[in-house]
Amino acid sequence: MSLKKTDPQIAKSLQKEINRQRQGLELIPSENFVSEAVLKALGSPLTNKYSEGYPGKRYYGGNQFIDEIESLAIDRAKKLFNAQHVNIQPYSGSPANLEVYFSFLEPGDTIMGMNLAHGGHLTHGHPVNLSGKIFNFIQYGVDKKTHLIDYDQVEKLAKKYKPKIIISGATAYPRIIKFKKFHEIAQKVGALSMADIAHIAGLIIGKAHPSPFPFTDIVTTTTHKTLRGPRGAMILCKEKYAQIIDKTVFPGMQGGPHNHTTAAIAVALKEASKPSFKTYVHQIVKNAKTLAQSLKQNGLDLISNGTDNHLILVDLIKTNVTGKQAEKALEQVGIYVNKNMIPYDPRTPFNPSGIRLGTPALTTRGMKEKQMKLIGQLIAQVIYNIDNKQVLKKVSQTVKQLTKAYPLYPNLKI
Ligand code: DSN
Repeated sequence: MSLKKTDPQIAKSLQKEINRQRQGLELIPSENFVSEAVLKALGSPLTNKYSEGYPGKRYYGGNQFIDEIESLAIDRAKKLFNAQHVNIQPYSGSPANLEVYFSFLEPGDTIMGMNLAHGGHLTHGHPVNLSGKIFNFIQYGVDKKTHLIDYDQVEKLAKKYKPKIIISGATAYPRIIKFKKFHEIAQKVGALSMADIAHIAGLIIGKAHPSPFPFTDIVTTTTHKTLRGPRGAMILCKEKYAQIIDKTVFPGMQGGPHNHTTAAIAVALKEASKPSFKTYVHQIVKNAKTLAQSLKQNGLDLISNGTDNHLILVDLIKTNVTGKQAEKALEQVGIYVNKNMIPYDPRTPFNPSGIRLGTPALTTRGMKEKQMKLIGQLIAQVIYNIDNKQVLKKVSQTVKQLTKAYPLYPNLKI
């Protein structure tokens, strides 16, 4: 029975969402378009199976083939990232990070992470997040002028507070992260080094960003951003931490792994091992640099004045348009970005002074520098003509023409 017949309401909303993805310019840097092979693995009967435990040691019968799938996913991840041990079961990035903390820390212990307003993540110690409520998080940030991570500050804070873990990694930092430097600081104060590479995992595999391997002690990543897999996560670590990490994931924090997700991650990792993936991630960076240049040429300010990776943070302060207003106006013409705090933002997280853009999804669609140049112009036109219906209508038409030339899931039927 087809989805359309069984549940026409969900089928209708799903079709509308597919159309939105097809007809829009997806510039949210944490999003991407998975292959049809990944979709196939995700929407498979693997979702029916319980398999608490790990390959060869399960608490349910009938796991012969699940073991094959999970072992393949683990082997592929180890090889691609040059990691000694991989746990592929975390449900997503936030649980993965908490699982690392609960492996090594007691409530109240001190840990260091990057401030959310400076580009970090909620789970890196924001007070509204469980991480910030349970542990004593010391937060570092970026330099006020350069917008680059202030490694001197990181070292000073580490020496002063003696954290048990120092986290590197960010969700809104457009520059190279010096993982080796973080590890060296951690070693100096006897802390573990942890890197959250969720945004740049694909760039690391394709050598478009330096790797935290093999020196970083523990690495977490989601699997659905530049890695271009399903929504999920992994923890990768040195062999000596394997047992404690595995025990914290299951039975410590989670129940049965999502086997359909594990299979889809395995497929994405196979795709990421091909030479074409390397070409893809280098194109992501070329596209981001071109888009950054175009935004600047069209009168917009960028945090750190550009990008080294897949993302761009636009500082809207001089435009008198807020991040919320810009996100909404761009959405109306089919351009998807997200409002974001900028370092030292005078505004609030719900209506901040920035927008965050990235090129992974449009690069998957095949767009290159020429299209990025145009998209930079379109974004600036919208921001500087936010109340001009005629301009917005024209931009909307250009977006439709552009997306038509780069079909998405042309054979997909629901
Ligand atoms: N929510 C993700 C992002 O958009 O960057 C981070 O987990």
